[in-house]
Amino acid sequence: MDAPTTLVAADPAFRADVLAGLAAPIRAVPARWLYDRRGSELFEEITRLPEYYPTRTEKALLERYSGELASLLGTGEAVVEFGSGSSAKTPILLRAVRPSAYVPIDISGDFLRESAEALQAEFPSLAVYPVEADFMRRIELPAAVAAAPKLGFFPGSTIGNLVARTAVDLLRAMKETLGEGSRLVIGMDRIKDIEILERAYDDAAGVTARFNLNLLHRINAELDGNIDVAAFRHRAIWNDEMSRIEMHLEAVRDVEFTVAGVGFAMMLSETTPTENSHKYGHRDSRLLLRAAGWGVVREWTDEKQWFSIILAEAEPPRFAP
Ligand code: AVI
Repeated sequence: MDAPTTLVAADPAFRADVLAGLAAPIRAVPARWLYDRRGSELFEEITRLPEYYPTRTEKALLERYSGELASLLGTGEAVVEFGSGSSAKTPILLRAVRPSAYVPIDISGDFLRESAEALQAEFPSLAVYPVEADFMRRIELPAAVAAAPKLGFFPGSTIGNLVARTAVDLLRAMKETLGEGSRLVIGMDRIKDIEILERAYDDAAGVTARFNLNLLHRINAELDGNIDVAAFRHRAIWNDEMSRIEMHLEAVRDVEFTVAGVGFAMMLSETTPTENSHKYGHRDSRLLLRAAGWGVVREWTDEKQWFSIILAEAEPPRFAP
């Protein structure tokens, strides 16, 4: 289904990113702009696709191992989730860990309030303290959880959507937010057969294609664009050198269009990257975490080793040879 073409007030940052990204010598539009309301709905649909293994594999791992995970922790933990906690995974963790408090952090206030209310209804005696903030930077947690040991939660392999440098910055910011002695439960997607990866990001029903092409509808609706969406197709390409699946929008003919009054031209086959999804080997994930000051306590993976849940702990600064 096509996105509706109602005019929505443009976010100045969206405008700036699209104009700069399309004008750059190597074009790219930051992935965060894929997730408007329609994009988020389509992503929800993606998580239920037969080809998209990460969500169900991670959920099954949590169901199977959250008891074991809880046995490695102390008591009275405050669970701090990086993201709004709208997924089915949060209740599984909360039921196993029985935390003293739950702190979901998200930049989108509406989304955060909705999911915090739903969780509060499911766990009426749990103290819930939603924090509206950008978790890419250190955040001051609510005073009510200051004394509690902290357990960060970052499921979904969302870390994979960041290039290594930014992923390390984020993991470091998480460590600063959670403080000394804290732990982190993080979901990371593994390297696997290219066909499985490419199918997961280019499904037979075309949902991921609609998700990617929705960006063009969004540009037309919010930035007064006149892009012929039919002139583009979705591509999911494994980049072995970078160990990632890349989503691109590829021109299927020479095409010209304007966005916010600025003209652009693309040639047949020219592609614009819209999202990276990095995949990690067993050692890669450890190295990434260690680069940000997290040591791995335990890793759980499925029989096919397609996905990992890692429990890490904040390492004190140490001298190294
Ligand atoms: C949100 N993120 C973890 C998804 C992923 O697998 O990288 C986004 C996605 N894009 C297309 N399909 C899924």
